[in-house]
Amino acid sequence: MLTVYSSDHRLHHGVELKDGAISASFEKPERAETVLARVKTVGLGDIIAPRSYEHSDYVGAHSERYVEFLANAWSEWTATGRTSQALPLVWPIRGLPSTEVPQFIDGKLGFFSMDAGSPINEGTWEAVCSSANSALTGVDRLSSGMRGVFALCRPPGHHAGREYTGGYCYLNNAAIAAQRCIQQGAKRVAVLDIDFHHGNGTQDIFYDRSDVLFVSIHGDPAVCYPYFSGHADERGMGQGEGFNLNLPLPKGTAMAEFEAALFDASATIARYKADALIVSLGVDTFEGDPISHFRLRSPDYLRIGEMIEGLGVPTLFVMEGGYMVDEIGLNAVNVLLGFEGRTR
Ligand code: SP5
Ligand code: ZN
Repeated sequence: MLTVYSSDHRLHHGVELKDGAISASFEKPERAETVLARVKTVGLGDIIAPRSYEHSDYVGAHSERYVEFLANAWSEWTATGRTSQALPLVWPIRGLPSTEVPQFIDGKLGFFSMDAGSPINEGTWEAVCSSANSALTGVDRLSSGMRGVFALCRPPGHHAGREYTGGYCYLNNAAIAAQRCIQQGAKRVAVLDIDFHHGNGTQDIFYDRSDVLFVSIHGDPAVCYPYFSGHADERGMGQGEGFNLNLPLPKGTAMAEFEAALFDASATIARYKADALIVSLGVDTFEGDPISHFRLRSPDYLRIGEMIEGLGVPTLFVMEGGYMVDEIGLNAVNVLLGFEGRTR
């Protein structure tokens, strides 16, 4: 399997608010390096750099004003004399009267975010573009006839909505990839999200559309981040009604229950008859993950890859979460090995 990877991801390294204090983010550069090392160790296949794309290639999944905000945020932040990472502090919660985009950067940061989980530093935009470009390059290779491609994206993307950052995410790499498939003539694209957290951003972007089916297996939002989306009764709206499937599972879920949910997800995707499949590949479902609550074990990821292969659809894997750095390479690449039938 071909891997698309850019070392530019290293330009982004964040902080996070954890237990009421600021600390280094769980979403750190070593994550992608560990996955890349594992890709090499198992000899998964060629590794290529992404090509470059235009900002307009991100529009469709996102709004133009949001892409512009991201591109300019660091310079607007530092123009105010600050050198620390840019973080939002105030949000347009329901009930406030204004829907105007503020002019000052501190207001914009709140307007275009769902939480304080996506800090912006000097190299963030470059890293974010390289991540999205890896997904786009993956789609272009898929269109040229490949059966499976791995976009080793960092930072991740699935919490980023049409107009907001959140949960370590800025541009929604999986959604940008799905949108490109449609632009290249696909009639139906399925996005399967197996990260521990609900892919609220991807759901948001495609909620009113029937040309992209979104299916997500994740920790129950009643007790798990992102808390405000991911319930089973969110089924899409308008044209998109019936084209959004959430399969929330309780904390402590192990492979037997996860596999049953993946079986249901697969049945829905098979019925949809997708021309292409995008997999939001998070491995924070692992039993040792420091911020998540499922109990999958390393060999389980081989089985997940096998099941995804069984759908028989050209598939782009897009890296999302997974925070146990020592095991993220083993687990993520196990999915890919399972897909390739290398399961022993
Ligand atoms: C892409 C992705 O996986 N994003 C995840 C973002 C999760 N952000 C908030 C997690 C808060 C969990 N608190 C953990 C406390 C550990 N003691
Ligand atoms: Zn996650």
